[in-house]
Amino acid sequence: MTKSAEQQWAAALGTGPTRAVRRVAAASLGGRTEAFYEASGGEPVVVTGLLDGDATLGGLDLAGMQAVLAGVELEGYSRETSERETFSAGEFFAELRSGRARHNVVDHPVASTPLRGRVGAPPFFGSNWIADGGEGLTISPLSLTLTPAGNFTPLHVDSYGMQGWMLLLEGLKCWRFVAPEHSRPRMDPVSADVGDAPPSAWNGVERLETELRGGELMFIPPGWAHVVWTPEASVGVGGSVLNEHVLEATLASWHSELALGHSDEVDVAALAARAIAAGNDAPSLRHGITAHDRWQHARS
Ligand SMILES: O=C(O)CCC(=O)C(=O)O
Ligand SMILES: [Fe+2]
Repeated sequence: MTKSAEQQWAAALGTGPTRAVRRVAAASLGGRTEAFYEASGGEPVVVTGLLDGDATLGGLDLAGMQAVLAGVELEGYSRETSERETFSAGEFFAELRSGRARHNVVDHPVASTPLRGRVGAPPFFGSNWIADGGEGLTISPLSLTLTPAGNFTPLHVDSYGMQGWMLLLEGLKCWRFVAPEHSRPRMDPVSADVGDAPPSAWNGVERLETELRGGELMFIPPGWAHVVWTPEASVGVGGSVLNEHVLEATLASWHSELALGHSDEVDVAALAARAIAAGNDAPSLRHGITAHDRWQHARS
């Protein structure tokens, strides 16, 4: 018998000490980048209250999203075959509401919907070097997440050491994280996949946990492995961020993938070098490049 999403969620990481993910109110950040990265301290963090007073985002609950996307063709993964497929939003939302959705929309680009230009990454992320997206990048700076109730996303690390975020507009998602220093040694040497290690390999390893609800943003720092269970149909926006903040962690994660022959389609170091050339003189950027040169040297 196949395991339910809840059973998979419960079993994925064996047993170990659990700590709650920190939470910070958006109002206390005042949109300041330094305040946000300080609140995170390099760990996952939840930012709360992001719909308060935001007319656009506040109207994008399940019903609002359904109305905005009427007539749009969506891309997502078949829950049966895991193949990427295209289907009409009308059909998808009808299925989502009846609990019979055949697809999981993980990374549908906002740029190809009527929400283009109307929603964006919160200002506290500061700059984003992949935001122009003009380089044929396989990662999206802004995408929609439309998840059927009962979905389970197995343990994985987001590629290229990107920072990730997801702002939930309606629904409920449960997240569990393991720090890079624990996940990296458990990465499969061939697939570079942390999900290949048996649950017992994670026994005793500290995990950070949280529930994410409407109006709350989950920040996923570079290299943190995560599992996600979605008990209620959920809608959200999210994306990948690459900037001078936590750059060393980004490069460390990217290099660990490169060392196993993966994630060579995006040149993170070149994007950092371009930021320096454009006049970004943040010390963290210089430190990142120095670390990159050292790791590059060690691999060659
Ligand atoms: O929502 C999910 O099930 C997975 C989300 C995720 O892994 C991510 O945003 O990086
Ligand atoms: Fe992820």
